Amino acid sequence: MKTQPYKQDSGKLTYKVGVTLDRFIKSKQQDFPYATGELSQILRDIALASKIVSREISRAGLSDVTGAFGQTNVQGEEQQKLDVVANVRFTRALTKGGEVCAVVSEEEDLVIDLENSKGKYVVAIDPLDGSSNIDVNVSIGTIFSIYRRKTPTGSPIQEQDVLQKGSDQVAAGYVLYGSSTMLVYSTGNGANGFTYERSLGEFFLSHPQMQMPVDGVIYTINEGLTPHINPNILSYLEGCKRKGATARYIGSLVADFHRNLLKGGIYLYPPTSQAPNGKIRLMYEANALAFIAEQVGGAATNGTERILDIVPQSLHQRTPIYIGSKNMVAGLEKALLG
Ligand code: FDP
Repeated sequence: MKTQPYKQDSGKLTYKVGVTLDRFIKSKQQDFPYATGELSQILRDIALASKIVSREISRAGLSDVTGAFGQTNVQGEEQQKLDVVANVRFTRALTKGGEVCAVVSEEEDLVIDLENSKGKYVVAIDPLDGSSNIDVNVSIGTIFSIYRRKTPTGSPIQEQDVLQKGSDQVAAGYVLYGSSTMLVYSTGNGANGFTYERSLGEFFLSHPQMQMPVDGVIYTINEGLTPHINPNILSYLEGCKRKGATARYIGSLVADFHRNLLKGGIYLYPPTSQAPNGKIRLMYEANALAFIAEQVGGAATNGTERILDIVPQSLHQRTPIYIGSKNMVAGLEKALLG
């Protein structure tokens, strides 16, 4: 039989659609120290849940998913309907695969024991971050951290499996539901971003090997906090302004972080007189973003300690956070010394 070699068609009519998330995860599986495919499956489960959540978000206003759910979460914050929807979607996706034994969620008081003691992984997740922006059509996100359990599989889940420091993360990432939906993740070998192609139902690699500028001109802080924060931070911000910096604050951590990653900048959520530990949660907000920040050449600190070195004492612990371009974070740390 006569055959002919496959020729890649570079014609304009058949432009390449690119590398799907699934194919990318498979191609990178061997780089990961525990290359059994389980971690890859967790990433795929998270991606699937994020597509469903993205669909729900894009219909907000048409379907009955906006507004308050009528309950408060463990932080005393009023849950939005979409907070609840996202929590169910992600937890359900993580339950199905069998790789995860426990989930820590912003929306749940206690650790969710998936009663799958064979699962090697623990996931900490903020299913929908930036709740105040849901009903007003502004970008929101999902943040996730993945840890390997410390105790042997087959035994009941223990506190040491869950309260791990950020440097123990084996993977972390976020989904940004913005002008497009994007998933960014890292397994500790750089970070890559994928954009969701809704009509094909696939994430495609759009931001390979992301890098954060070492310096930037954006500072991101809730300006309403400034009467209640350390004056050294105010001096730092004044210095930024004198150098021509500009303020950008969305009020969705994922969106604010992502913009600063691409453009260069610093996000600050400092302690205030009313909230001495700040607002951002260590286990399912700060750690994942600090992991990504370091992977793309940025930095993250609580002012005195690298975020990834903090040993959590409780599930919903808060931490001050200064995260972003390396030189800006270093400048802030210096300013804090007075
Ligand atoms: P939200 O409470 O709306 O879910 O940590 C949660 C968070 O949003 C971050 O996403 C955001 O950066 C910050 O809080 C906003 O807090 P302020 O409203 O105090 O600015």
